[in-house]
Amino acid sequence: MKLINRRRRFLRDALALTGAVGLGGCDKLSETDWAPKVLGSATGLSHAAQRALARDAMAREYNEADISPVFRPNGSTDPQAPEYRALAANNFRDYRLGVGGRVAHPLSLSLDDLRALPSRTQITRHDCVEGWSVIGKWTGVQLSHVLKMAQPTKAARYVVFRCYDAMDDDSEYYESLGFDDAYHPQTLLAWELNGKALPIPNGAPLRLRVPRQLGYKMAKYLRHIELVDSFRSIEGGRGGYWEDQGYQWYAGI
Ligand SMILES: Nc1nc2c(c(=O)[nH]1)N[C@H]1C(S)=C(S)[C@@H](COP(=O)(O)O)O[C@H]1N2
Ligand SMILES: [Mo]
Repeated sequence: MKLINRRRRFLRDALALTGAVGLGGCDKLSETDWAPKVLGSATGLSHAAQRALARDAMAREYNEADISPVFRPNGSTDPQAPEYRALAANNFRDYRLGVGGRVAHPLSLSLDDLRALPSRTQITRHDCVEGWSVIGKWTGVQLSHVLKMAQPTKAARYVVFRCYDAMDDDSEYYESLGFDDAYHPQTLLAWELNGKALPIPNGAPLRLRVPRQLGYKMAKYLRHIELVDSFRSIEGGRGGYWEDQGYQWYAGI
């Protein structure tokens, strides 16, 4: 039953991509240039070719006037895991982000620790694979900064993000990035949306922002960051919750 639900959801999104289903969102899918790239079967360029083209590109940054009145939440919006509820009840004062795996210096960072690091604010567009977009202002620390503190070992090839929220099938949401994207200057661990503490529906207290990729890459409710040499042995082995349902690992836009 659960498998059927996942399959159905995947097919629904795939249909939305082809334009066969009405889009409730803001931007029309036909105005985006990434739609054909997302599903493995529809992709023309190889993952390596896309990355070579996109490696140094910056996502467009917008002005204050462009910020959407509401940053539409999607996916999990209110995690029920007891560990998460306890943190939320205390306004995330006891929150710690763990950074471990293949690193020389494992870290455990409070929100205050994170806020004390150099921060970056950027107004960028968020494109969901379902075909809608919103523009928001994000503040956080560059992931590269935290990785430099942790010092990945030579064996490390991917950065895996573990989250607090469980999905319909009870597995935890997770995502992963290669080093090109992890060290990109616009890749942030963000604690602020539009000048305010990140709201729970959008991933409080900390989420990933990777503005050159689709929304599903941007893990909310971050629990732990793990440096690995391979993600084959994690969950479904494809590097992310939605990747395990068939979406592409490299979701560049
Ligand atoms: N932990 C977690 N992260 C997640 C999701 C989720 O369900 N759980 N949904 C993803 C999807 S598909 C999108 S479009 C964005 C939505 O971010 P928003 O809720 O701030 O709009 O979060 C992504 N990150
Ligand atoms: Mo999404």
